[in-house]
Amino acid sequence: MDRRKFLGAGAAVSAGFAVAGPMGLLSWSPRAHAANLSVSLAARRGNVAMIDGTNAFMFSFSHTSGMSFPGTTLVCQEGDSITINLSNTLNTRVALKIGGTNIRETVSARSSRAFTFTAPAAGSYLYYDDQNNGVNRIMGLHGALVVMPSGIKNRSFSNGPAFVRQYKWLLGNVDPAWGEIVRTQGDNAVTQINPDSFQPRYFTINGNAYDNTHEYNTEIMGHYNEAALVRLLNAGGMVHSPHFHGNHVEIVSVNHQHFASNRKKKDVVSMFPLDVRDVIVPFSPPPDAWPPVSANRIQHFPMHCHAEMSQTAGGGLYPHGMHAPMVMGMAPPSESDLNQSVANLP
Ligand SMILES: [Cu+2]
Repeated sequence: MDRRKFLGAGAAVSAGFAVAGPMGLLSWSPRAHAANLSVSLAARRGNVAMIDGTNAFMFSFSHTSGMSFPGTTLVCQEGDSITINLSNTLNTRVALKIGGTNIRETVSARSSRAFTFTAPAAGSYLYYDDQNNGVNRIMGLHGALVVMPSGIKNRSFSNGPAFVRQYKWLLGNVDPAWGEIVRTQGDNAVTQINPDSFQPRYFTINGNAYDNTHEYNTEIMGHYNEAALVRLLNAGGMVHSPHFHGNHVEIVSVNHQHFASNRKKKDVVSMFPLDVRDVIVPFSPPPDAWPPVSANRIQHFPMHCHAEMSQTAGGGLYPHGMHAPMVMGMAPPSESDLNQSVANLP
């Protein structure tokens, strides 16, 4: 489909809201010793409201009685012992794999089990259902696991760069046609969906499309030179290319490989499906801006994905896609959930 047809394909009204992904935090505080932590998650099905009001039928890993898109964010410290009590309410088997590790567990349809593992090395991880060539994951069975370094609250690994704030941007895609197959034929129909039939119509960050990304877990804010760590995780089924305006970002980690020095500076960060990249947005006054940016001027910049269709919703509604605001020159009115878990520490 050419660009004009694609952008013209949508015909819905730009209204409604997206369900925010509640960042239920498992537990974390910087400590000298590992701890035993546990969380109860349920694999669920249900409607998730898209930016244009469409109800997409999805799956999720949720720590509440409702849907969570994306799944509950888990935060811990390296070496912790994590127990997940996973209740599978679906009529199909689910798997929970932690990307980049050998940790993988399955739970049969309509049953529950608990499993325990040791938190991997400090970094950002996708946890997801790896069955059916990615279909289960894209249908919503994914979330983020953030592992902090032992006893450190302002770095993502022990000799990494310091930050003032941290955020998580979990990228997702929604194809409502897949949801309708499951809604009408039952949960286990997910095993019959051909991954090549994927036609995403919604492109989200933390479950939200622009302009619902003006929310405290996604809109990144700070005074000048207050660096922000952004943990980028691609749970979707397509390549994304987040482009940061205003500042080049420093690539801190790529798929759990950490760079303590000689970090590359990029304005576009390519993200294949399942990629995880941590970047630092330095919040430096942009050197080339005119009029010049001074420390007492509030400046707005976008981050948007350069995969063009990702800037739309419902097949053409621009700019209601993968686009997040960045505001330099002021502190956020409320700190992100991920940052609060740091700021409130003793
Ligand atoms: Cu751009």
